[in-house]
Amino acid sequence: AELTTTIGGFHFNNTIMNGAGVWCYDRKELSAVDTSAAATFVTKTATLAPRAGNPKPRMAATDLGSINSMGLPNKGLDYYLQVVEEFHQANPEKPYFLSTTGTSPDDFGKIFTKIAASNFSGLVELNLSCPNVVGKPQIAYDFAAVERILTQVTGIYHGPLGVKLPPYFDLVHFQQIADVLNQFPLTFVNTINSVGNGLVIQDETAAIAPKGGLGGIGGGYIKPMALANVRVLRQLLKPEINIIGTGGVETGRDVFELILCGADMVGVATQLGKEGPKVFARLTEELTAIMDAKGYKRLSDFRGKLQVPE
Ligand code: RRO
Repeated sequence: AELTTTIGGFHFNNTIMNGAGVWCYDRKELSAVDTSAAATFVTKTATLAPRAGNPKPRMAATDLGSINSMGLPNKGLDYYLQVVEEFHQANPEKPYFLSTTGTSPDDFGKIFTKIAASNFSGLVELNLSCPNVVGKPQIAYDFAAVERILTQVTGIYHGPLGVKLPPYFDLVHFQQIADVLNQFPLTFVNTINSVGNGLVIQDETAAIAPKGGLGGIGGGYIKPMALANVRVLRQLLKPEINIIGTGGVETGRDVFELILCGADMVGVATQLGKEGPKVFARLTEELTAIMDAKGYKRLSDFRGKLQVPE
């Protein structure tokens, strides 16, 4: 079976990559994903200035997934622009993703002016869904804010652009975010980020320190929400917007299901954190075995073809 895929006009030799935030903090981590079986990498979400993030402990893995309140620790936009350019020079045929976000309204103009002035030639993933910056809401739960930001950003930056979304839980909200996103020339949507503000308790103590123990939930806990968000957004977004499906991938079967819901690419975060970059070879083998058993030769043989009982 053949696992190639495209996002916008960009070609990838596999359909599995990291989800932003895991194994992508610096050159060394990105290099490990780059040399793995992954299709490509996305960087840690970059802000204009470097950030230390929230106090530790700020991430915990559990049997069923993970909780984190990292608080956007990152080395700053200039660092990631520089590093992605180095990978691009070494590997001109391989497209890379740069994740970024603002922490105040006037950041977005500055960030995209900077990217537009750089020689960045990959895809930008604008993170509108970080749940963990103290005092800041998840942007994409405010539909007017999304419209404002995308109006500004698409006026400045004309390269391939996507957005990272939080999970939605109500069909009215799916329609509202799709109506906003469909107004813009977006290349892709990545859904879902972690399920915000969950709580994990170990013995009698919260597993992480920031925000009174609250943090974004990832891993197996959130797979049904990821599947539903990919499925419904595929039905509501205009067809030229590709979808990266992220959330709850532990096995090749999970990758298969996200593609069945319409994903063009699949992101892996919590399980990558638990297993390291060798996860990509395992997931690739498991997905290939499922496709071979079913007689599927390429992803388009089953992408978006979920059946629902009558
Ligand atoms: O750094 C984080 O706390 C973080 C971010 Br920016 C995000 O988008 N999602 C997440 O679960 N954690």
